[in-house]
Parts: sequence; C-alpha cells; structure tokens
Amino acid sequence: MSESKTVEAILAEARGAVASSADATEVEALRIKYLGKKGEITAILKTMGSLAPEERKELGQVVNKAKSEVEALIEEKKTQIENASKNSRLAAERIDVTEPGIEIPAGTRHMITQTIDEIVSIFSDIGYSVTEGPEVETVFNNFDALNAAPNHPSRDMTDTFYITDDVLLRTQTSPVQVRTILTNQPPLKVISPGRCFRADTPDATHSPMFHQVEGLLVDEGVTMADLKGTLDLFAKRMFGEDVQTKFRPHFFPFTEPSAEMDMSCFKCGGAGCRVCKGSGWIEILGCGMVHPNVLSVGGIDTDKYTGFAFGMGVERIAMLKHGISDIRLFYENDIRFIEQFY
Ligand code: 2NL
Repeated sequence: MSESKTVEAILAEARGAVASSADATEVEALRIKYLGKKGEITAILKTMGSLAPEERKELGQVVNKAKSEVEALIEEKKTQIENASKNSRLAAERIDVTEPGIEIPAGTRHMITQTIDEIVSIFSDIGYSVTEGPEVETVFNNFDALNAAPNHPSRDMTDTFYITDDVLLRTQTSPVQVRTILTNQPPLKVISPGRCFRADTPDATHSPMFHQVEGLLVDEGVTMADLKGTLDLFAKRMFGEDVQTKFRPHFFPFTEPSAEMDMSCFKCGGAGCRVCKGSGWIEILGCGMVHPNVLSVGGIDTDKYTGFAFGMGVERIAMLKHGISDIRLFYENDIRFIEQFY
C-alpha cells in the first residue's frame, strides 16, 4: 500500500535525522517538520478522513505508531542534549577540594613600625605611657626648652629644616617630652616614638627622615642607677639576655651627666667581629640625667625631683637587630627587602 510505505519512509528518515541532530534547536525543527501543524506525519493523519473505513483503520494504526515513535525519539533526544549540557557545565565548574589553596599576598607592618612596636612594648611592660606629638614643632620646644645654647650647631640652617624662624620639622622627639613637662607634674614616665627630620645627605647610615624613640622619667629620688637598670633591661629584652651594657661619658645639652650606652656584641659575644668592627661593643643609644634647666622650664621643683631621659634611633636598632647594612632599604619599598620581614 502506497500510503503506508510513505509512512515507513518518513519514519526511517525521521529516525536518522533525530539520531544525528546535535542541539535543541535542531531537534525542535525536526519536531515541527514531522509533528507540527503542517508536519509530514500530521499531513498524513489529515488525509485519512477521505479513506474507506478498513483502510483508515489499517493506516491509522501505522501512522499513530510512527507518530508515537517519533515523539518518543524526540523526547529522548531532548533529554540527552539537556543532560550533555548539564554534564559539561558540571565538568567546567568542578572543584578539586584537595588542591592546595591559592596564596593571597598579605601586607605587613613596615619594618620600622614593627621595631617601634617592639621597643614600645618593652617599656609599656615596665609602666611607661606612650605619648606622641606633632612633627612640625616650635624652635622653643625643639631647642630652647632643651637647653640648647643659642649657637648650638644642631640649630644651624644646614642641619635643620626650618619652616619659619620659629617653626621647624622636629630634629628629635624630645619636644614631645617637653610638652609633657610643660603640662604635667611628676611622677612622669613616658615614651615617645616618632618621625624626625635632619638636613642630612642620604648615605648608608643617614636619612633626612628617620625615627626615634625617646623616654623620660621624672620622680623623687631618681638616679643614674635607675637609668642604667632600665636601659640594661631594655637591651636584654631587645637583643637577648646574654647582652652586657656599659655607659661611656658623652655630652648632650639637655642632660647632665650624659652618656652613650654600648652593648656587648650580640653576634660575637664581645670577642670582636664584623658587626662590632672588632671592638666587641656596639653603641645603641644616648641618655643622661635630665638637666635641671629643662625641668625648670615646666616649673618642676628641681630640689625635690630628678629625672632621666634617653633617645635611640629606630633605624639603627632595626639595622643592628636584623643585620641590615643600608638605612635607605627601609624607604625604597623593594618587595624583595620587605618580604624578608613578614
Ligand atoms: C640620642 C640621644 C637623647 C634625650 C635624648 C631628653 C629629653 C628631655 C630632656 C632630656 Cl625632655 N633629655 N632626651 C636625652 C638624652 C639623649 O637622645 O643619641 N638619640 C638618638
């Protein structure tokens, strides 16, 4: 029978077309081609009204069977294509939870900040308060109040950054202690870390901007022995319990007597090496008993009270502690340097 052969031909063609279709659009086009309103199988069903009853029954079975098969094939294909795309997404989004993580670069405190924090924490432990002050200071707070003679060389234009005749960039953090003396009565026990400025030409050990930590203690009956004990404790905490300290006489306008403190070389233990330049000793700070003229500035009774003060260069301490040979490394922000002090 010619009609049923056509159905078989359509069915054969549809099987092949559905099998070789590759995406949802193609499958939908095939559905329309065979099963849509004007589809090939639909067209045959429409012609059946004009057939004799037996013929209609026979052909009806064949066409309906073909229709069901094509519908089933198309559904199956659609599901297949959907699953394939789901699987490829799953594959693309697959996460191997056993892989090592990606290291995220983390910032750190600057080497100078780390060193300041370490110094400050040692003094905090023994009861010092931290005080800070402005980097732009008066000549009075920076020099006059500190008993610096009117012709003292540190006042020179070539050593100090002046903003006006009376205003400058502080050359040390002492003006912060001066502010404490001017506004407080003893007992005073403060430490002042901060940035300082001197008109120095940069080299391995000089920078026009650098950092200092200064300390000041004023109370009744304070002696040089208290100063020595305090600074010896500091040196041991900072550089190791084996370190020995000694005072060498020195001069500062703001202290009398004044001293520089050396510590035994933490590298060679005093035998002499490259770090201590063969001497066995390393200079780490300056100190002394606060000059009565300085205490008087704040109206402190110098018959009743005495005090000591000290100052240290933060860069120098950090360079010694970590074997850094050039102060400029602190300010260059070279990641190869910074990374070593995480
Ligand atoms: C050094 C020496 C020093 C002070 C700083 C000071 C402060 C006041 C009164 C008396 Cl308000 N003295 N400060 C004292 C002795 C030494 O620093 O070589 N620094 C790097």
